Amino acid sequence: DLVPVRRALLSVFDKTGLIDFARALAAAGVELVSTGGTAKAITEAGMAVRDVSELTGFPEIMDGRVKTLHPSVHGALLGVRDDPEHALAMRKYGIEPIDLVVSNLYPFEEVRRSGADYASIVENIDIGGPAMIRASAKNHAYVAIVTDPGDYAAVLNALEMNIGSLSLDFRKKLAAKALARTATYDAAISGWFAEALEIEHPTWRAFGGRLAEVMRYGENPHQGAGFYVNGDRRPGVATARQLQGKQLSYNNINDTDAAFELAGEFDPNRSAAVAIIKHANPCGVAEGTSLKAAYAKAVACDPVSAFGGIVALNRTLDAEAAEEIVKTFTEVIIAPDATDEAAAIIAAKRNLRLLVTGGLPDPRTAGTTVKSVSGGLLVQGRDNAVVDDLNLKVVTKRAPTPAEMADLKFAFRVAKHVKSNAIVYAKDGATVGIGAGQMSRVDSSRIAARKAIDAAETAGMAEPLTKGSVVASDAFFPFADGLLSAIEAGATAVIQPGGSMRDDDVIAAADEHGVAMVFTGVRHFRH
Ligand code: 93A
Repeated sequence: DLVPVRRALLSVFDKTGLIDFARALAAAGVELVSTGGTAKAITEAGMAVRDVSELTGFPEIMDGRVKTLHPSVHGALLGVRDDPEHALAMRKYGIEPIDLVVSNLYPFEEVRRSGADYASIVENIDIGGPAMIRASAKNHAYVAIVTDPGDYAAVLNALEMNIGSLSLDFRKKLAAKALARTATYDAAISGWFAEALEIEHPTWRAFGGRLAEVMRYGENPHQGAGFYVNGDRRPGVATARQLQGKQLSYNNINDTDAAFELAGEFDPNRSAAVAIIKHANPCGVAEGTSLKAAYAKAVACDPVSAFGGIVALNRTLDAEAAEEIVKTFTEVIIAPDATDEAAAIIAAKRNLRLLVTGGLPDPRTAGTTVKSVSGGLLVQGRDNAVVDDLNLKVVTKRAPTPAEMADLKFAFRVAKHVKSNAIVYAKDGATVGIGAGQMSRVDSSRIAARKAIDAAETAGMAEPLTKGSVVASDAFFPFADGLLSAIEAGATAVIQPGGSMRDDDVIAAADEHGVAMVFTGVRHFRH
């Protein structure tokens, strides 16, 4: 089942790795045939290549819409060489067999994502590429089909191992990958069309959305992944326009969503707000009179973690904020909009993605969230509780001062977006210590306090910023110990849902230390 590779047809949009691959094929004695742009690149690298129009006896016509769609190409790909009639047809019409096809497609998904106009999106529907890929995959008994530049090395390796041939097993694996690619490509195209016409698409029901794009991988490189969007027009990562930067990864999308949902908690008419996210948790959040000021305060909370973070803003990105943000290595910026000047500053960082959404998500919007568990899905209403709407109750002898109260609300607003157990210290409209995702609330509290000490050391300050701060807890303190550790760290006021069997002990401990405490009656678990 080894088939020698004597002739290869190369037709790639993404020319990554093309030249090295072509050179190695040529060195192995493979004749190269190619389409316009690909042939040009190969010729320019100093190699001999036959233009596909030489095979077809036809020039590329209609702006390249018809270049490989010809019996000389498809007969070469589909002919069953052991079938006497097929072999006869090949001889009769002078069809020269092609043993290897290297093709990747017009970038429909990227063009679509870039917010291009209708005609450009349509023009990027590749017809000839998928036809060749599907034909070669169907005829994998004779033809090998390579669709991923990441596989070039493996192909060369296999050719070397088998002295110029490829095995049936290898061709089958390549065919499976190629067919998966055309399937996702077509799903992206049909999904776009369904959305443009506002009609339902079969994939919507299966996954609660339309397949918008296939990611290179999931949470980890050995996991496949796709992004399904459900047509919800809420400003956010799914509806954002990407102005620049490479494709978002699975983790980027997840983190960008967390970041922007948090930014959406802050009314842009009241303050500029910045949230910096790492691993779906905020590592710094702040309000200020300007985005620049808020960003500086947010970074100061945990400068180490802010490196490589995702930054969400509640106002239009302006030049002075952009200049400040690009000083720290950042993966993604998401904002309702960006000024031209700010976009130009971001453009200097080619890999930094800039997303604009046209607005902010409303934290009060009802809706559902979905989580998969083995054997099913868990569906629940969004956590759309907002601290401003809650009936806050002062439970201690001392009531919070107005400044403490403002920070308490701020901290609780942030705690909603921190994985449980969540403890958030805040001061002057900025987080100063965040403890996330611990199995015990006391540990979250300790981590948050520790982070504040580290941040103070980095900034060369004598005292951690938790001194004289306030603290928020996403759920009640079951015992007084969690509260006491927060007081020890320097918190003077506390906000928490309340509702523990031992609330009285916790209140007594607060009173004993002159600490003000507020109950919200609403819990913000987030797992
Ligand atoms: O416009 S097409 O749908 N018509 C074709 O006949 C055709 N043949 C190959 N697109 C076609 N291709 C695509 O052109 C390939 O899938 C590849 O993405 C691209 C390579 O073009 P070039 O070699 O000119 O850069």
